[in-house]
Amino acid sequence: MISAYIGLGSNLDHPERQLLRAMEELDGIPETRLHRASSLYTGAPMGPQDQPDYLNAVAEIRTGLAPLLLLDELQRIEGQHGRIRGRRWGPRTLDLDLLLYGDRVIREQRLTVPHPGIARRAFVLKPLEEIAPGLLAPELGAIKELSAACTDRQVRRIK
Ligand code: ROI
Repeated sequence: MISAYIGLGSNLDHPERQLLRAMEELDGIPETRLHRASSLYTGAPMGPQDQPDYLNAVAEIRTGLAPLLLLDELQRIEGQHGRIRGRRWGPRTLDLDLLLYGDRVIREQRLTVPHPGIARRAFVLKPLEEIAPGLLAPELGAIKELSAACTDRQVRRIK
């Protein structure tokens, strides 16, 4: 089993419910178990400001699925949450990002791992650091150091 980290985000239609249900759905993916879930964090949107604040979290899963099959499952779950691909960086009911997949580096048309936004996003780094304080990411290094160095907008842990 490979340890993979998933970033969750929502700012529409009861974000807390969206994230908690998505955690259960991650646990329901074939050959996959939810191993750890972070607290929920809130913060202002990155991107256009004329949208609600986001709720964010990170989950660690253990999976036997290959990366692209896992991505298919994540996109299926987003679809079940009524995710409609609207304007770039617009509001969304559920976003599931494959952040890390073991120590693999993947550059394919559909999938870049480590996720290219990790180092710049406090809403990814803070929950990731909470559940995996000693984590070393390929190409990026120590999550704790990235988190300390990140100058992104503040996120607040809510529960
Ligand atoms: N901003 C925050 N704070 N959290 C997100 O999950 C998030 N997701 C996005 C964009 C629109 C880039 N902004 C975000 O996709």
